[in-house]
Amino acid sequence: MKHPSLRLLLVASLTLAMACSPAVIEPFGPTPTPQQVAWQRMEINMFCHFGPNTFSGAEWGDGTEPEDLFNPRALDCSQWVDVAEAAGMKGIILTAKHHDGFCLWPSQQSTHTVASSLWRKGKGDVLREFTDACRGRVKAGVYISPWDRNHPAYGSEAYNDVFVNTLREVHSTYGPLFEQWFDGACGEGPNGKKQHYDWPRFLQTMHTLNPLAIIFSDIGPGCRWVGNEEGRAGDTCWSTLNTHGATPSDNKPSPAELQTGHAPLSTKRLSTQELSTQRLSTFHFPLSTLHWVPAEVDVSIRPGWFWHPDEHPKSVDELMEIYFNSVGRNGLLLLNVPPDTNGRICPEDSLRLIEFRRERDRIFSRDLAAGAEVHAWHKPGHQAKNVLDTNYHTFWAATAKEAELTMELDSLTEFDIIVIQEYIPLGQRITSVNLLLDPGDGLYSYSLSDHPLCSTVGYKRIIRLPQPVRWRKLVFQFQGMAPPVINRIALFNSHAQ
Ligand code: FUL
Repeated sequence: MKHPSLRLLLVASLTLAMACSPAVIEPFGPTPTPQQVAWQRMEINMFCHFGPNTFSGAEWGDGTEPEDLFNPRALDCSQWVDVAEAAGMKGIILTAKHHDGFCLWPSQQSTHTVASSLWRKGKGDVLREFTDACRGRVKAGVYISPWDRNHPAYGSEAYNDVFVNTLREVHSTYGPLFEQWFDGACGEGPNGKKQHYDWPRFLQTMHTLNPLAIIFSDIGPGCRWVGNEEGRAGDTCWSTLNTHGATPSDNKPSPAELQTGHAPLSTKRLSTQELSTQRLSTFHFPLSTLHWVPAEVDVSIRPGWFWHPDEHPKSVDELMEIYFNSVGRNGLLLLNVPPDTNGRICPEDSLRLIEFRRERDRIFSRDLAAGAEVHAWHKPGHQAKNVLDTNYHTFWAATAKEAELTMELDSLTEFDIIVIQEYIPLGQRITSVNLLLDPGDGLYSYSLSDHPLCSTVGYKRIIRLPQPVRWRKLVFQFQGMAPPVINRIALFNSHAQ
């Protein structure tokens, strides 16, 4: 380049481009795979417990049930999908085999299957109809119980081969399947023996067959059990877990640990006040020992997992409480809605799910923070205003572990719900959130409460305030293990019509 002014122009524009190009934000600690991010963004999925228990009234069949017991009169898997879609659910997981060992597909690995029943003269295949109905509408997943109270090989090494072949059969015939559910239960089989599950082999088989599937077990690796069946993640809920030396059956973290997950070991000493609020997890581990294993919150809409004629679905208020305590605490809600003896989701449950959806829409359809002015120190290219848009991949990247974001609303606004989302592809960082109310006259701001509003945030945190607040200028105070990276802050009024 001969002309000096041209060279100057080039240097100037390169410098400008570098100054404007967004800073690369280093991830903190373990991070999710793209599949785990996509999974968490599904937020609510449906669980369908269906099989001989639907007809016998049992919750755990003992494997001696005659195959003909399974006889859905009007099986309609498309109706399950209609209901799931109308309820705002993005995936369905079917109990293809529960502990009684009965296979809802004509498996070659067992004689206790639909093929041995009179249902559709032994030609029926629920798994085929289910996966066909889901295709292009919602994602399909399967629960295949390792515990099998029917299979003659159960309790011997040969059963591990049977189970591996079962996985192979299902995942190569009925895919793509987005999630494989491994139930933690391990009881006795028909000969009174318990099985020693070959977990390394089961997981390796899954890895080869369907490497993109999310694998659920008590300890993951794709997602973990939340430690209870009541629909509640911990108030502190880390997506990170130390699984060293554990298998899905042995040496597992306790239910309390599964609820909160394991926090990265803090370099900071906790103050007495922080400890006394008991908002911080007591389970801390060095960062290098942790894995990304987010919590899946499985709970049934009814008292039982299977459909029983004398049981009824939970109320909308109960379902909302579950929603706040699962999705609102960094978990994915897997809500069980069991098909009935017709092979359909009954009207009572469908209606309740629609009401549940309506209630969520009523509360969350109007973000009162949209259009606000926000200010904060930020890393180049990751401004504070990014917390207001609904683009998942734009975020505010704070410059320090303790960071403040000021939000000025258009006018005095009443709200009682705050939604905060960390940008989890870069890890989970936040350990405390506080809200200050700024009078806007240069005088001191008041803290809304004398303890943090929450400890962890993660994918999504929904904070419910004890009473509505009517204010204009807000200051959010964050503390993190690393500078917070937040992709959304929204405000809602649960009393709005
Ligand atoms: C448990 C099972 O024993 C229940 O029957 C149900 O399937 C639940 C989701 O998991 O471990």
